[in-house]
Amino acid sequence: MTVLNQYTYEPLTESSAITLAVRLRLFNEGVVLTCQEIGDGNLNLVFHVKDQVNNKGIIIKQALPYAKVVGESWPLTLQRNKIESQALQVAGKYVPDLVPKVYYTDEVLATTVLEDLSHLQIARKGLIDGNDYPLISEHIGTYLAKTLFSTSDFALDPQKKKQLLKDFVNPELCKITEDLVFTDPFFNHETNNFELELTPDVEELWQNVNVKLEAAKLKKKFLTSGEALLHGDLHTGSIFVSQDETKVIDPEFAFYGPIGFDIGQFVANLILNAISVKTPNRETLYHHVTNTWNVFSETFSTLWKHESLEAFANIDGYLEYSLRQILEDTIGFAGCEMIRRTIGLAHVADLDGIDDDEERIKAKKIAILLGKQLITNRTTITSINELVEIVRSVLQND
Ligand code: SR1
Ligand code: MG
Repeated sequence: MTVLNQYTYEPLTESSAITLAVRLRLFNEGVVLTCQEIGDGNLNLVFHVKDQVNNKGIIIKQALPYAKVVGESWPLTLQRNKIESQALQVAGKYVPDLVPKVYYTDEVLATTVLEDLSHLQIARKGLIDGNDYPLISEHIGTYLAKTLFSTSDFALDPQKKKQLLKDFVNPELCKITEDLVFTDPFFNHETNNFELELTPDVEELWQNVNVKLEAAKLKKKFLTSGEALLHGDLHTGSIFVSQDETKVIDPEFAFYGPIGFDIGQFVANLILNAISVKTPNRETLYHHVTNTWNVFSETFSTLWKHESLEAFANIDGYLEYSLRQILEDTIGFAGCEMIRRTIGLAHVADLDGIDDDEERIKAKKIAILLGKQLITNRTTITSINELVEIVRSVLQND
């Protein structure tokens, strides 16, 4: 069996991941274990260790000291694995059914051992394949309301909240978002990546002072507004699903930020999928956009009424004001996410996977156009239904 040093970091291999599983006594003694590296994200190694005979498995996730998507030239803190493990444990307090169980965390190896979710599908892949997950919006709306409300000043004693905020200071991962979501796509920056045919649309964006001013305001909010403990990277690749289960994974970008950011990222990725699919499937995705917001706002309101510690919670209009602000931020952040997933460094398979060149370019032009509209019109869009109507009217000519 491969030897694994306990005191220094080293990237795991399929063989040393088995050594770790055995050392942690996570399986019955003597069973034969298999292991496969299954990570397809931008940053980490992910191993699936399995006892095939007893059909029992675990996931071992390890941070690499650099961003896998770029290579060793982009060093990245190993600390993110601890943040991810802690964020999963915080979420586990409020939504135990919607996150994987954490079995073990090793700070030296930057490794977390998690519940095996291999019976589920990554939502992005399933949606691209045309599947529907009828409960996804109810589950994610609930996840958002419970995690975001429960870690905010509305639910926590401000001293406790500040302690939590300290535990989740995550500057390196936040910088990735500050650069890749809120800055680089709006300028002629080397990290950007787009087809030649999009040049006129991208150049218009770079010269559009109105869009840039509104993007600057959203960036400032992301930088300065520590409202709740966010997941920080809640796209459809961070969600495992089936017809009746949903599990949110990968909160390594967790930090105290604006509530609308998590909601906006999820909504944006649903809209990007809607842009990429054939017309009949779009209605289901529109339903999920609306339902995510409706479940979020209803659950958030119930928690507010029954559990808020805030002295002003019962003042008429305060809840409505807060939800209005969150909706506005959700729409604006969704616009930024749509633009960066189209022309920035890290794309989405929903759009990149459209084989036909003409269709793909058309879809990406729509994503840029809608992204700009959401950023600039977020203060005048009065409801989630109005947002969906905007998406519908742009897509119905498609
Ligand atoms: C260098 S990391 C690129 C992207 O992958 C992650 O999932 C985040 O979305 C990040 O922005
Ligand atoms: Mg991730």
